[in-house]
Amino acid sequence: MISFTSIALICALRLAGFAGAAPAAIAQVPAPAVVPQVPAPAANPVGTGVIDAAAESGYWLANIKRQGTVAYGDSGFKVFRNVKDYGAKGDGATDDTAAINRAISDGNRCGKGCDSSTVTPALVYFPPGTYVVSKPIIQYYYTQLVGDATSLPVIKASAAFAGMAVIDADPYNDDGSNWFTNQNNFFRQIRNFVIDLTGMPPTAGAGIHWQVAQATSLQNIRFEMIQGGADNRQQGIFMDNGSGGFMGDLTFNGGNYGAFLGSQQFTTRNVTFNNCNTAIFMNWNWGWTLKGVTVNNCKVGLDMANGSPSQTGAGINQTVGSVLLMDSKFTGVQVGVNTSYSADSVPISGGSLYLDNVDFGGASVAVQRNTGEQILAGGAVVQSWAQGSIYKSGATNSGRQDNGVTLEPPNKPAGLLASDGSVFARSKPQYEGVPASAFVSVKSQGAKGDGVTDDTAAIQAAMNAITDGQILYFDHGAYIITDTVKVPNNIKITGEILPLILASGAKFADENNLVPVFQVGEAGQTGAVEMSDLIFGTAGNAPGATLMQWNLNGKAGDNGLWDVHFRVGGYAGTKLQSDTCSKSPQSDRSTPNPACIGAGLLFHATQSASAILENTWFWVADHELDLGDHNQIDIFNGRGVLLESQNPMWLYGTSSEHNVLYNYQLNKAKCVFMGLIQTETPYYQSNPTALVPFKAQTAINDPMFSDCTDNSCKKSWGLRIVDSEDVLVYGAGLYSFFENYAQTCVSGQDCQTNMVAIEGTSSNVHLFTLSTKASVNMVTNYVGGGGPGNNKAVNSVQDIDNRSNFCATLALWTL
Ligand SMILES: *[C@@H]1O[C@H](CO)[C@@H](O)[C@H](O)[C@H]1NC(C)=O
Ligand SMILES: *[C@@H]1O[C@H](CO)[C@@H](O)[C@H](O)[C@H]1NC(C)=O
Ligand SMILES: *[C@@H]1O[C@H](CO)[C@@H](O)[C@H](O)[C@H]1NC(C)=O
Ligand SMILES: *[C@@H]1O[C@H](CO)[C@@H](O)[C@H](O)[C@H]1NC(C)=O
Ligand SMILES: CC(=O)N[C@H]1CO[C@H](CO)[C@@H](O)[C@@H]1O
Repeated sequence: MISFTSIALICALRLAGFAGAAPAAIAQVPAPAVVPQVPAPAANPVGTGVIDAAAESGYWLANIKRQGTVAYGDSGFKVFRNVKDYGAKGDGATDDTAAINRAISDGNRCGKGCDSSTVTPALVYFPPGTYVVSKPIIQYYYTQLVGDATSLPVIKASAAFAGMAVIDADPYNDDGSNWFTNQNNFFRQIRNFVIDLTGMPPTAGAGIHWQVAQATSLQNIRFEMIQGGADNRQQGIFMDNGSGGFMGDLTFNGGNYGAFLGSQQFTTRNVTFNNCNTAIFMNWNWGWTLKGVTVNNCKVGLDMANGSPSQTGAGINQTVGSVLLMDSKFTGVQVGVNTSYSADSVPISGGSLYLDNVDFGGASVAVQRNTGEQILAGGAVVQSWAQGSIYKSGATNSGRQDNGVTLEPPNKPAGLLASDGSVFARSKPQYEGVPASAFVSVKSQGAKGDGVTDDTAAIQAAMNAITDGQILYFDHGAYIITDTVKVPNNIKITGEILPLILASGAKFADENNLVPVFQVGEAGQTGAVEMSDLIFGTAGNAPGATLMQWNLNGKAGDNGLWDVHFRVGGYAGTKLQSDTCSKSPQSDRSTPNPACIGAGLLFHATQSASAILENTWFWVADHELDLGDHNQIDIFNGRGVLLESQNPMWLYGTSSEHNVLYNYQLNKAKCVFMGLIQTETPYYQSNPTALVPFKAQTAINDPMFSDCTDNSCKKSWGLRIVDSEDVLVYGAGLYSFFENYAQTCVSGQDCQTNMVAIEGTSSNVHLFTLSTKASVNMVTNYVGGGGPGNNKAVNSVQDIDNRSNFCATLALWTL
C-alpha cells in the first residue's frame, strides 16, 4: 500500500513526453424514442432433458446459489439462465441456435416490438464447449451473454450460417427498421467468448452486430476469422450506428476488417489485431478514443479515410468526426493510419486525428492520405501529433494543420502512468480463480432486495462481516437504502446483472446537506475497494443524496468501478416516471414539481480519493424506460460527477447526462485522466435555467453563472475545471440538443452559450479531440481573469470556426 503522501508526490512528478464497405451512416440527432410497447412474443417452453450443466464448469458464476429476482415486475421471472438448461449441447456438432435463443427469450422479455424495459433482465451463461449456430443469436434488451471466464466457450458459425452476425444486438426488420432504437439500446454485455467464423466461406460472416448505446460492453472476446485473401469479407465486429459506449480486451485474428466501427462516441481499450487486412475501419463517428491498440501483420492499422468527394472542392466530405489513438503499437503493418483530412476537406474540422505515444516502429508509413501521399513516416514512436484545429494556449489558434503537426508532448503526471509509460488501466475483474464458496450473497445475509424493505442495516452488516478472500454478491433485486452505508476500505463487490441500490427517505431529503448513500472509506484512508455490475439510483426524490462518495486512496488499480452505473428516474421503482414527471415544455417551470427532483450529486471523489471508473454511465433519465408511453420526462438532478481528488483518477468510457448544474466538475483536483467523456445538457433547460431548483453550495464550489446576461448562458456545464492541475482529457463529446425541448437550435449550433469552463488557477490542462454540439463557445477560458471562478471570460473558442461533421471539433486545446 502506498501512502496518501507518497502518491501525492508521485503525482507531482512529471514525465514529459514519455517515449516509451458498408454505407456511410449519417449521424442523426438522438430523438428519444416514443415507440408504443407491444407485448413481447409468448414465452418459449424451457427445453426438456435438463442436465446438470453447472457441474461442467468450475467458474463461480455457474455454481453460486441463484436468488436474483425482479423487484418491480414478475417476482417469478427467471434472471439467470444456463444455455444447457435450455437444451444447448455445446458438443461442436449439434445446431444449438434454437436452444440458445430459447434461453435468451424465455419469459416475457423485451424483444421485437419492445423498445425498452428494466424489469426483464437476463444473465445468460454459457459453460465451456463449442456451440454451433446456423442463424444469429438474438440478444434481447437488457441481456448479458457471459461465457465461462476460465475456459472460453466457442460459438462457431456453421458453413451455411445465414444472417447478419453470429450475435445480433439489434436485428433489422424487413422494412429496414431496427428492433431497438440504436441510440437508446442500453444495458447489454457480451463477455468471455471465442467467436469462430472460419467454417464459413471467406466472402461472408460477421461476429457481433453491435448497434448499441450507453451501459454496454464487450469484454474478453476472441474473434477467429479466415486470414488474408482478396475475397475476404469477414469482420469481427460490425457497428453501423449507435451511441455509447465501451469495449475492451478483444483479440481479432484474420478477417477483412477486424472491427468495422461507427457510433456517435466510444472508448475502445486493449484490443489486438493479428493478420487482418485492415484492423479497424472507422465508418463514421463524432469522436472515438482508441487506447492500447496492438496491430500485428495487417496491411492497414486504422482506416478513417471515409466519406465521398465534396461538391465544393477536391477534398473529402468527412463522415468521421475525430479519432484519438494513444498507447498503441504497429508491427508488420504497411500503413498505420489512412486519413482523408486535407486543406479542402468538408467540413473544415471533420476527420481530425490526434496521436499520442504510438509506436509506428513496425509500420512502413505512419499516416497516409487517401490519395496515397505519405503524411508521416513510419519507423518511430510518435509522442504527440495532430491533424485538426490546434489552440495552443487559451484562444491563440495555431491554425489548421493540413499535413499534421508534431506537438510538444503533454506533461503527464507519473502517478497516472504504468511502468511502460502508457496511461495506467485495469480491466474489469471477473474473479476467474475464486471458488463459488467465496461469494457471500447479500440476500443470504438477510437483505431482501424486494424494492420495499429497508435493507440498509442488512447490507451494512454483510459488508462488515466480509473476510479476506470473500466477495460480496448483490443478487439481482432492488435494495432500499435509507442511511449512509459505510463501505469498508478493503472489499470486493459485484452484482447479478445490475441490481438496484436505491436511496430513499428523510436522511436524503435536505438539498443543503448532502449525505452519501455509499461512502467508500473515510477521508484520508487507503485501501482496495472494487465494484462491478451495479446500478445506483433513488426511489423517489432524494435531493440531499450523494449517491457515491469516494474517499479511498491506494495503489494504481486497487480501487475502482467497472460497469457500475448511476441511473436516476425513468424506470419502475423510482417513482420519478412519466406518470408523474412527463415533460411540460409549455408550462412555467420556475418551481419544478418536488416529486420530480432526483439526487443532489451522483459521484463525489473527495480530496484523498484515487480510483478507476471504467464504463460508468451517470444518467438522469430523459425518457421513460418502462411505462408504455416512453415519454420524455423532466427530472431535476443537481450535479453529475464532482472530482476534488489530489491523487490519480482514471475515467475510461464514462458519460454524464442531464444534470442541472454540471455533468463533470473538477474543483481543485489534480492528476486526472478522462477518455472519452460524453455529456448532454437537460432537454428542458433553459425553462428553467440551471439556477433552478438547486441552491448553489459554496463548499463544493457550485457554478453561479454570474457572468451570464441571458438564459442561454445559464445552462448545465458539460465540463467545468476550477483551480485544477494536471488534467488530461483524451476525447470528449459534450452535447446540447434542445432549448426547452425544441430542436431548432441544433442546426443553428446555438442551443447554449458555453460548454467547457477553465477557471481560477488551473494549469497543465489538455483537451484532445474535444467535440461540442450546438454550444456557441466550445471552451470558455476564465484563467487570468482575476479572482476565483465566475468572472468574465478572458477568451473563448468558437464552434463556428471549427465545424466538424456533426459537432465542432478541436484536435487540441491546451493551457
Ligand atoms: C445506421 O447505419 C446503417 C448502415 O450504415 C444505415 O443504413 C442506417 O440508415 C443508419 N441508421 C441511422 C438511424 O443512422
Ligand atoms: C488486456 O486484455 C487481456 C486479454 O483479455 C488481459 O489479459 C489484460 O489484462 C488486459 N490488459 C489491460 C492493460 O487491460
Ligand atoms: C457533404 O455531405 C452532406 C451529407 O451527405 C451533404 O448534405 C453536403 O451537401 C455535402 N457537402 C459538400 C460541400 O459536398
Ligand atoms: C485509404 O482510403 C482511400 C479512400 O477510401 C482508399 O482509396 C485507399 O485505398 C486507402 N488506402 C489504403 C492503404 O488502404
Ligand atoms: C481545422 C480548422 O479549420 N480550424 C479553424 C478553426 O478556426 C480558426 C479561427 O477561425 C481557423 O483559423 C482554423 O483554421
